[in-house]
Amino acid sequence: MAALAIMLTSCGFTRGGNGQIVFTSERTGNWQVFVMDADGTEARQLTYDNNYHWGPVWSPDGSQIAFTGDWSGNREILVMDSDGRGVIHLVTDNARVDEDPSWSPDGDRLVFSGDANGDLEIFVVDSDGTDGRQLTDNAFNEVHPAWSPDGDRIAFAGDLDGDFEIFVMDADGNKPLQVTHNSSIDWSPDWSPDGQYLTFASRQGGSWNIYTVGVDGAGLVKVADSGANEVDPVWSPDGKRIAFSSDRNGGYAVFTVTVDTGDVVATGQAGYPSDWTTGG
Ligand SMILES: [Ca+2]
Ligand SMILES: [Ca+2]
Ligand SMILES: [Ca+2]
Ligand SMILES: [Ca+2]
Repeated sequence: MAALAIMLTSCGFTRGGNGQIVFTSERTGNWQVFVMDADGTEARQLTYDNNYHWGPVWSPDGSQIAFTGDWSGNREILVMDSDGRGVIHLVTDNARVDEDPSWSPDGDRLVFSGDANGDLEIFVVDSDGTDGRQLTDNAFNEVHPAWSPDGDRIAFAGDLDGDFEIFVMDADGNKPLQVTHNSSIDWSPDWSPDGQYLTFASRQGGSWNIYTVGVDGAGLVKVADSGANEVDPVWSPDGKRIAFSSDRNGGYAVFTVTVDTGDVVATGQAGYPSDWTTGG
């Protein structure tokens, strides 16, 4: 992690002292990619074309952003330069659904979810679109893959028991381990920077809430629950906070919660966060 932190800092893509959050908002009419400082200031729009954009995530060196786009009618994985100058590359280009990319920590590969024979599987591909491989092969749906900080494992949500649970498997697709066990939908896992915990959204008790849990399934903690919905958690690079989207004040907007105290702060920005990058 030390080497990674040095690399991120040296690339100079940080602004505010608490880092930057990339998020998606339809405030301008369709789903576009935006970036802001973690306190909600300095928001700026990065995409302007009329296609669907979702789930943007920075490459580990900060130079690129991968996201789900819908140029083709069946969703593709796309990569653009993070300066927002509009240079977009297709990583997938096929007739199936491809969505929800996550970078390997070395920046060479992307893991994502795609349909195969009627249900969703986890795939990996080099970020230039070559050497694609299917990691899972079963009759259930595997969604929202997230590569671990050490590169060895991939977390995802899967519906093997009818509702969705959080799973962790080796990065080659072997040894899937079930992390959550409940009758509610568990969704969109994201790793703590030290790789010891996962945060995820779960629809327990009638509304969506944000939880953290040890990668081995121990120590489940509910960290954000207003009675309204809390979804799409992403961990801060210092491990102290989690950004999420909530409709507690009306439309869905980005909030942050301090993991240890449960203190919630509104950023004032409408939308859904998908990545939080370093910045001191
Ligand atoms: Ca496709
Ligand atoms: Ca499957
Ligand atoms: Ca469940
Ligand atoms: Ca809630």
